[in-house]
Amino acid sequence: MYRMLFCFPWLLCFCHEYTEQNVNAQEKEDVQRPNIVFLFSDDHAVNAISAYGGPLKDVAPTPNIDRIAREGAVFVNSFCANSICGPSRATILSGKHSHANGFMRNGNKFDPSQWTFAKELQKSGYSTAVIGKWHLSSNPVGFDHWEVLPGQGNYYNPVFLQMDGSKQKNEGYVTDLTTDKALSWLETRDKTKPFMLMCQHKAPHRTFSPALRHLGSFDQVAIPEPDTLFDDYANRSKTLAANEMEIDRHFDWAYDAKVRKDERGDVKLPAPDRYGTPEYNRMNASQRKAWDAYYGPLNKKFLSEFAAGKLKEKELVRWKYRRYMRNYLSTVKAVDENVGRVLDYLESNGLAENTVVIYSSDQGFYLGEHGWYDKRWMFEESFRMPFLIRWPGHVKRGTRAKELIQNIDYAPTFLEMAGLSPPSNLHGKSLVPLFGEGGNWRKSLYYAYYELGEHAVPQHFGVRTDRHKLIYFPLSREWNLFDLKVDPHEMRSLHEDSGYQSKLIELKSELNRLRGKFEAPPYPRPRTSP
Ligand code: SGN
Ligand code: CA
Repeated sequence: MYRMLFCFPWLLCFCHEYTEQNVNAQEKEDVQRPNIVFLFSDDHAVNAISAYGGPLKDVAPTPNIDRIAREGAVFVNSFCANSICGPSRATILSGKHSHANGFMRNGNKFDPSQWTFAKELQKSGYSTAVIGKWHLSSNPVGFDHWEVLPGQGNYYNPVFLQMDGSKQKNEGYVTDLTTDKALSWLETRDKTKPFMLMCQHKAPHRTFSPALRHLGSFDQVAIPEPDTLFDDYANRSKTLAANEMEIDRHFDWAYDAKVRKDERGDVKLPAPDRYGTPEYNRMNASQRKAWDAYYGPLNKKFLSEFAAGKLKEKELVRWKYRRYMRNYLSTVKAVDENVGRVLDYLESNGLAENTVVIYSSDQGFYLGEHGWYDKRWMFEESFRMPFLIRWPGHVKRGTRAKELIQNIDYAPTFLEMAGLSPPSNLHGKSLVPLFGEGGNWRKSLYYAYYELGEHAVPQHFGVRTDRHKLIYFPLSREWNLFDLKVDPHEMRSLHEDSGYQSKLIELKSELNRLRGKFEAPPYPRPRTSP
């Protein structure tokens, strides 16, 4: 009880007998229950957050996100249950794996009648809002206020769907506008209640389009190349080589690399060139002018070097990698600045002390590792999900928590912070005990990816412990086993290695145990006989 009181001093009002002085207990309680600000982005890899200390720590433009880590905690072993957008969001809201909340792949429709933590907080007296990317098809439920991007949303001059069904077109850059709307809701909210705000950015999702003020921010920066940029996909599932997310073979020239067709003259670039320039097409004249002033001369130089045969094979991949990373990191820069705007707002309005601030993103992303962009695979870079939290007086400053956590845990965590008990059928566990002295925690995580085709990543299922990872690819009936201690880049499956047979048996049984515990559906049937 003492620990509960330390964590939740407002519980004291439940311990007193009801007296005259407690007439305003409910009011007092509402003032003291913590506010929750959930800052969320789309496809922000932990490697592009300096506080995670990865290979890009010296170039990642994240001073404000790092500040959350410095003044609170960074969870260094935080993972997604199904590394793709809609499913990750559905898991966060429901506290359950995809098969149980019904949102298994992008394009599904979230069933709004199911239990969510937002509904529960709203019912218990919180003011609730979600602003920005939503991507769950059905309208948000459980929020007093929402303004969301349709589908994937756009970077420049985006439309926001309104609660009355209308569409509001806005001039400007999506990350700034999402924050403007979030801050304006904070200003106008019902100030007698605690609040829960989900401020959800589109960035840095494809097509990695920076705010115009940030074009060129990384041109003078040496961005280290990942060791696995030229992965040959040997010694693992044969499905890897069939992927369609390589910087080399699939990064689109106009769409991703931002070399428009009308800039190319007679120069012929190799495939692919399937998409146009939808974001450029949305810009007004002055925005295009700024864009062209930056990319125009660089593209001209690139095209002339390419035409002169100076950029071939690996050098061409390296050029695309640099273009990709400069755009991606510039896009992150605006996310971070806008995180800073929210932190400043909380501070200057006396809200910082009693507001939990979390920064997370719907899943990880490949920044050239294995030669890739995009996500989906259970390999570390996309399986990992950022989770940083500041809660003054509750989360010790500068904590680097090592427990295996997952997005199934967010809903029960929010509930416990608000003094509510989670329903017993959730799959996740509250992280609140980890803010203090820790204790018994799970030893393994379950992963399930169900999409059917985009970027040619096959369905796969797996388990991860603190050191090992087992992945099953049911369509090709293949197992992959990695020892992350000896092979952190996951370049060689050990499932046939004689030294790992007992580990293989142990992990298969752990995977089955988790699938049983979560009542997972049967694996999809193989496409061909073995
Ligand atoms: C879009 C992207 C894909 C991306 C998916 C899923 N193509 O379809 O590259 O993998 O979203 O991303 S795009 O041409 O529309 O940019 S997710 O974050 O929504 O899951
Ligand atoms: Ca995403």
